[in-house]
Amino acid sequence: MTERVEGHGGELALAALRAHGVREMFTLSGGHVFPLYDAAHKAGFPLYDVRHEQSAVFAAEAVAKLNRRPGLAVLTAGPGVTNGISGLTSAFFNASPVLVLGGRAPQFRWGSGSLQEMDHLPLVAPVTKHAETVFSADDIPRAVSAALTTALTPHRGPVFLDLPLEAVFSVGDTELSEVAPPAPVEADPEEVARAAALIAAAGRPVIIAGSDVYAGDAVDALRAAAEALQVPVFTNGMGRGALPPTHPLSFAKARRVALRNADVVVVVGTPLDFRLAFGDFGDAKVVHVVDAPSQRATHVQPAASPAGDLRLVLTAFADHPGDRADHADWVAELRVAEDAAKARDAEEMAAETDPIRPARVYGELRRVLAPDAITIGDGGDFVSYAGKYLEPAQPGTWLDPGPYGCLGTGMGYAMGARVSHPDRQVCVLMGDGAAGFSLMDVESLVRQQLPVVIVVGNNGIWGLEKHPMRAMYGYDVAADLQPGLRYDHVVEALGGAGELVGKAADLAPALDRAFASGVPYLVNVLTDPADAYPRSSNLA
Ligand SMILES: Cc1ncc(C[n+]2csc(CCOP(=O)(O)OP(=O)(O)O)c2C)c(N)n1
Ligand SMILES: [Mg+2]
Repeated sequence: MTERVEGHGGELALAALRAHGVREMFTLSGGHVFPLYDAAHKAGFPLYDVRHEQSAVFAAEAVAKLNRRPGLAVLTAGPGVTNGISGLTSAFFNASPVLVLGGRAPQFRWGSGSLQEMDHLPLVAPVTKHAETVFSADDIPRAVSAALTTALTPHRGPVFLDLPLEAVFSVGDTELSEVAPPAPVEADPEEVARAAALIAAAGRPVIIAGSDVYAGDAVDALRAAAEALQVPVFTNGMGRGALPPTHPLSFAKARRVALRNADVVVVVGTPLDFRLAFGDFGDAKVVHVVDAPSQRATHVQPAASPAGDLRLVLTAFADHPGDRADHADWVAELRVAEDAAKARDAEEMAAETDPIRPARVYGELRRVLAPDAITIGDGGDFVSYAGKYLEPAQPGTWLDPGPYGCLGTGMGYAMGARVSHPDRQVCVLMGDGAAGFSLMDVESLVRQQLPVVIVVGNNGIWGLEKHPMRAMYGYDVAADLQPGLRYDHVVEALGGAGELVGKAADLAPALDRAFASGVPYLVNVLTDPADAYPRSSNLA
């Protein structure tokens, strides 16, 4: 079935965007993209604007990550697009289906020196799955539709189109084809069977499930596979919360013990990168389950690496017909380690120190956060602690920057989360250094009535860099910030509210006020600059 669409380039683009389930636009104004605004305005299509283009792309990425549907950022030509490149790159590393529509100087006088005349494609090509200039209005729906299909096809990722001025401003008409979601690609059944047999026969298997498990809607299948084969599950990225923390096979703290003693490590839907010791787990055999052949590791040789739709692979694991080794002792051994670590954490989270240690902040947050609260980490050590102490209770609630590790996602991710979930708590955990990248976008949140709570771990330093530099050189440079800076006053000046917290006992009432306030609210917690997150490798 096809539908006839007509209008200017912006209207043609919007028709194709809507057909693919795009529900909102994030942008920062620029004349090159006015027709897209005109289309949105006339159609009552939600449009949110920001104070820096990177926030627009991060907001689109948050929508994509949380909802498993495409996120859209519209960026004006030249500097609008270049300011969005860190966001695009993050989306590329995170396999997030984001479409960036860029404005572009007119084609008919290309080379004459128009304002912002610059070819974006060579810049964005390495960090997108597809990048294309669409030279005529008539061609826009086809290009938008094809780009979104590419973005949503595993392995997912961002795509970029730019629209020369005369293409987006002129009127066209064309056929819009009906949209079908990409068909699931089945992994090689023999490879799947080999992987399942390895897991079933293992004495001490472990599963580590990452973002693509959530993105591929394979959370239920993961649980079925873990239960059928009785394998302990650890998670990272958007995989966090895939099994509720109360599930007997759900683990978080015993990871080191698990990976040291495992004989088969099954990594699903996340790369064998620095977060997972580059896939080197000593003598353990590695099963790497990926959603597309392009994601197979090239730096290690897994014992099996099925590549295809994760839901189908995990369901096949659950249905494995052969014998299964008993893992009860192994699961019990890990439970002992997990419980011991939890008891240590509980002590740290209750500690009454002066200055406040980050663990206590998370102890208090655990009390006020609802199970479906969206938590967003943007910072260094303060966010490492968040990863350690916060346990997402359900999937699709935890947003970290992912393996690109880009500071500055905070307010963009918060906007995307708030727009996606108007009724949930949205809480940004932010380093004071990270705050510098996006705090001005509190103004965008205030103006567009998008309340969020921001908890700043204010240690007055770029902690994750200062401590390692001191350890390495015995001194540090470029690692200090103003101690005690009133980030809460910044938010007040922008129309929100906030307060300073210096004593552990004042944390709880401050957080209660923040979540009750209904406006962007910053709780500025003075934390101990001497506190350093313990790491095996101190470089990040
Ligand atoms: C855009 C960007 N610039 C620089 C870095 C390097 N970096 C990683 S963590 C960090 C320090 C973060 O400091 P802060 O947000 O105050 O958190 P803290 O470690 O003090 O808790 C820096 C500078 C980065 N990851 N991203
Ligand atoms: Mg800091």
